[in-house]
Amino acid sequence: MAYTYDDQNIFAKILRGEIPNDTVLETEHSLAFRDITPQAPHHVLVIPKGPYVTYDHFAAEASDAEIVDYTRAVGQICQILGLEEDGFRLISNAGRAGVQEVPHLHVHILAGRPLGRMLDKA
Ligand code: DGP
Repeated sequence: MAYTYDDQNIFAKILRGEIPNDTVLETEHSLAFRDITPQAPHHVLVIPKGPYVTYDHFAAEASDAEIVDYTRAVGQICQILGLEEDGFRLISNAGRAGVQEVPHLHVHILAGRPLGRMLDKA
């Protein structure tokens, strides 16, 4: 499958420094910042710096170094926020069915309150 990346998406603009963000962690290949519309006391987005649309795109085309960096960045955020004891949820929406709003791969890290069941049954 060919993935098409739109470099005008809002996270691409954040990566270029065109839009401010509340950074929690920056690594060589990844950036983590607070979601602008938090849905839990902790709501951090982790994005790779490379132009990847979705998780499957990233898994297929990113370098090993990018994948290791990104995976470790997600884990580091959990440590920085102290989430080991109470737990957290990771979500990565993709495409239409996943209701992805911003077409640049991001993992949502949500924590700080009971998060309910994973999906609405509706
Ligand atoms: P998703 O539906 O998975 O594509 O979620 C996109 C998230 O991005 C959503 O929770 C709101 C957040 N978001 C959108 N625009 C901005 C922005 O300009 N800055 C920040 N920090 N977050 C944003």
